[in-house]
Amino acid sequence: MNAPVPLPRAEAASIAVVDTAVRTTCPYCGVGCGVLASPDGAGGAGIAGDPEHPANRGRLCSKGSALGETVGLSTRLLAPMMRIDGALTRASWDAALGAIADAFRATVAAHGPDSVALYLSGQLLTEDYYAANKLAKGFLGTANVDTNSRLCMASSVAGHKRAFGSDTVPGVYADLDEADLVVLVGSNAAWCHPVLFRRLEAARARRGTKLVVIDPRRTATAEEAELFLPVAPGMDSVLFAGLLVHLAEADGLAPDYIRAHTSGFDAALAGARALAPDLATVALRTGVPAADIARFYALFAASERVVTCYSQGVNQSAQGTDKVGAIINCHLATGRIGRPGMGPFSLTGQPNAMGGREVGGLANQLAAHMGFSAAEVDRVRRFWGAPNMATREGLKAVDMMRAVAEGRIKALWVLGTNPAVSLPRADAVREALSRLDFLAISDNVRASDTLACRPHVLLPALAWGEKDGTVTNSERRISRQRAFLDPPGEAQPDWWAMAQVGRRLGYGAAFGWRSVAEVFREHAALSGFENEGSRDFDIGGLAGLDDDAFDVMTPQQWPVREPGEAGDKRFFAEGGFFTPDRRARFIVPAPPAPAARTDAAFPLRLNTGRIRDQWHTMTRTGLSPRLAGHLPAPFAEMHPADAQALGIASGDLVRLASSHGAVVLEARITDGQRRGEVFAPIHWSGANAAEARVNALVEGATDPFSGQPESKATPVRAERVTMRFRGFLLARTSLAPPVAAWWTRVAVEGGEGWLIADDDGPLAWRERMAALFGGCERSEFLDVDGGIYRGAAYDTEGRLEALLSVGPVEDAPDWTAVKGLLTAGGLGAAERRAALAGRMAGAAAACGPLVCSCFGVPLDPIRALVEAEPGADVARIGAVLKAGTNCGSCVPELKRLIAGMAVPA
Ligand SMILES: Nc1nc2c(c(=O)[nH]1)N[C@H]1C(S)=C(S)[C@@H](COP(=O)(O)OP(=O)(O)OC[C@H]3O[C@@H](n4cnc5c(=O)[nH]c(N)nc54)[C@H](O)[C@@H]3O)O[C@H]1N2
Ligand SMILES: Nc1nc2c(c(=O)[nH]1)N[C@H]1C(S)=C(S)[C@@H](COP(=O)(O)OP(=O)(O)OC[C@H]3O[C@@H](n4cnc5c(=O)[nH]c(N)nc54)[C@H](O)[C@@H]3O)O[C@H]1N2
Ligand code: SF4
Ligand SMILES: [Mo]
Repeated sequence: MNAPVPLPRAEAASIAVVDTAVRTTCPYCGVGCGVLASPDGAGGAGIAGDPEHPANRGRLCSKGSALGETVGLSTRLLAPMMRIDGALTRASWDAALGAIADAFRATVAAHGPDSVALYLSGQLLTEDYYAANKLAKGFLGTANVDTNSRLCMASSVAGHKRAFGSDTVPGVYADLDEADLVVLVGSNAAWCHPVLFRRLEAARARRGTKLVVIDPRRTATAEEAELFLPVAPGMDSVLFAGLLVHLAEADGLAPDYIRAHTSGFDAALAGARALAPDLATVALRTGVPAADIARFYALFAASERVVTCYSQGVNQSAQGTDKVGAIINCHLATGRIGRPGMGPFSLTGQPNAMGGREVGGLANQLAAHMGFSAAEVDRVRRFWGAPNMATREGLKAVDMMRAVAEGRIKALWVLGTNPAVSLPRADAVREALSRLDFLAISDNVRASDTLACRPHVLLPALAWGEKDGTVTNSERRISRQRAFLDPPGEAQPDWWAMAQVGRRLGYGAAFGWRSVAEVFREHAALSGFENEGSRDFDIGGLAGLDDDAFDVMTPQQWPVREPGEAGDKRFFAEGGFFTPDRRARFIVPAPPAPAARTDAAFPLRLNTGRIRDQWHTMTRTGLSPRLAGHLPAPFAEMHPADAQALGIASGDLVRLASSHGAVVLEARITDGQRRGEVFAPIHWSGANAAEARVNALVEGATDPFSGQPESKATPVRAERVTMRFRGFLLARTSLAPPVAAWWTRVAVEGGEGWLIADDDGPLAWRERMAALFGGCERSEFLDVDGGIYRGAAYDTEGRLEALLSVGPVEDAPDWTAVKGLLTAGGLGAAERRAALAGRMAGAAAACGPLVCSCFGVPLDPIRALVEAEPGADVARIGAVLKAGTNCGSCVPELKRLIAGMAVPA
């Protein structure tokens, strides 16, 4: 029997590119895709991939495709604010900037330069970052400038510097096209670097590239792999030490390369032998079956063209720098570095993680890839004409927050990040920020968990689509972000705000920039200043771009030592490292041990990370109903055996607690999770869920080299939370939380959705509905014995204003059929009855959870198609329903569906 296949919303992603499109770069992940944005004249924009951008050649992922839905102004901060008599009050830019300058000047005068700090973000543009770094390290006289990149890439930076003498990514994306083997370590690229992953998938289809995935969880990425190694948390360096031993024993080394270009090999091999003497030991310590490890080692040894990509499963670890070193060791030992199709490859997270590193946005770097040696400090001092050069490293993020808590840092300026959500021990961070003598925040939005920390000054920053400057992606490619929308309200670029503070501190000459192009030219000139090939980062060849040339600058891969240099640029094929002897250094990884042990009180290990369709703390992706459809509520993934032992079933609420805090999440039971481990996403904050900030739990022990906190291995306990009633609320207008004991706020078309749980029963909900929507015409259904309450409120035109449905937890109401009703017109009697019953017929009905965000294709029609045509493959689904044909982010899910495996519940 042929099941009916409802039509998907096909118009969503097929916006034509018009001649007036502006070329810019996606503000999300480090792939750095080119975007064509066509403003619609009403504050929105059509979005398409830029076919000419070398990173993506026209492709975008689900988040990139939905950018047009996130540029609205409803949540934006549009004017400066100051705390006056305890209340945030609208202020002039002049007053707000003056307050920051006064506070920083007075604090430095009273307590010394290290009593002030800047906390930045890989989402700032390079020019913003450059201005911040110059202001602090040259003029305020402190290196207390750190960034959320400390939570993200710091271990890669430290690992690069340890091995190469410089923070250099040796390879380019094209290496993924040309590799025979790609190893992904601690990277869920199918969800986190989707366009790069599609590019890899294309290469696999074309030339049979093998894929090995190393991750404790069987992720969407792992589902695609030839070989998946479910490594025990933190044990990657044992796996790679074992690989080095295997290469040595299987005649897989490159003795010529080792001899000519490296040092320390013998010690590294001895260290590896101590850590991983034989396969059985590696299997024991990593928890991976010996046969699979052997297959991996044999594949690596046999494939000349190997790229090993790594991301947060490697970096966010108390031994992250060692993990990076253990990986790089294997590439140095085989000479597989810097040649087409080979090399270690750190996948960066944020759009401008790399740009931040280039300007020295980290507390332990100076500027332009220079450090704090006397010669480097002097060089930068002369270039800047700086009166107050910082001469030593500043405090790294976790230490910086400790200094804030202990009152050593008294004035802090936070730009472009949400530390009350994203830093470990987030409850303590929130407390500490709230007690600062002076806190200034520059942000795009007017409400977030950090903005709730009693700031003294708020500055409205231009957002993506309005701001202008450059970002650098994972392959060292510098692209322009360009404005295509008018600056809203009084928002200003971050670099401008920092320059204004510099001027108010009396440094007008150093901060006299009139345009972003001037900042870029200065940054480029510093990179080339007294460089002569001694530093990897050199874009001196771009320092002469005039304003027009900067406006039309095409994506450039660094180094650009001379004007006009082009082509794919790799490092280190012929050595030439940036160590004093120009040789790479092998490292000896320390025996890995989890920073914190599980015990009887906290027997499980909490792993944290990302989901496909949300970005960080959701201040932008959270605005898109399309993106919310995939995984709408905060969840914890558990192994069936752990869940069973705790009496937890799929969909139950579960409380996770550590010694620092607690969260309450929805349980998802999956055997893709290792036993004894729990995974929870990082995206939910106090602004969009009752109790789901996973960093409230995280201890954040730091790596000794990089200072990066361990974010993926926190001991926790889990217990089932019993709330008797579950349900949802849909509302056309925005309501203030909390609307229930447990809640999640979700973007839906035409308003807001709330997923709720409570011990209060139907009568209490009836009262709440009356209190919230008493002024509206209402219809309701009440069954006190059955534990059911449903209420609908209508406006004067008969349009749905709100719909509340609560039932007993065993039989909780589902909103999929009625979620679209907030955009419907006036409802007739039959439709109202159906809405109240949670049943909508025909095309208006949504059909299960969203699978393909780009074309809005839910689960049911896909399932129906596969049932109707048992042979249907991904291509067939794409041909009929369009699902998977735009960004491809959902292709792993489609495959899983076809294979009859688990799909989003
Ligand atoms: N959709 C989406 N994409 C994003 C982002 C986003 O918020 N949403 N953020 C961007 C940013 S800033 C970043 S940094 C990147 C991060 O990109 P990824 O690093 O790919 O993402 P994560 O989910 O943080 O972590 C990756 C994997 O590490 C695994 N892992 C945990 N512990 C270990 C371990 O000990 N060893 C190994 N081998 N693996 C381990 C986790 O199970 C997880 O699957 O994503 C970028 N892209
Ligand atoms: N447990 C755990 N914790 C983690 C991670 C993890 O995997 N596990 N991952 C870590 C990583 S890798 C990262 S990158 C961080 C991310 O964590 P955050 O940086 O805290 O997260 P975002 O939500 O991106 O916060 C960005 C803020 O800056 C604002 N903003 C955006 N653009 C601009 C701009 O141009 N100017 C200004 N002034 N403001 C702007 C946004 O509105 C938002 O409020 O989280 C880290 N924390
Ligand atoms: S892969 Fe997606 S999120 Fe990353 S840059 Fe490209 S479109 Fe943006
Ligand atoms: Mo990140």
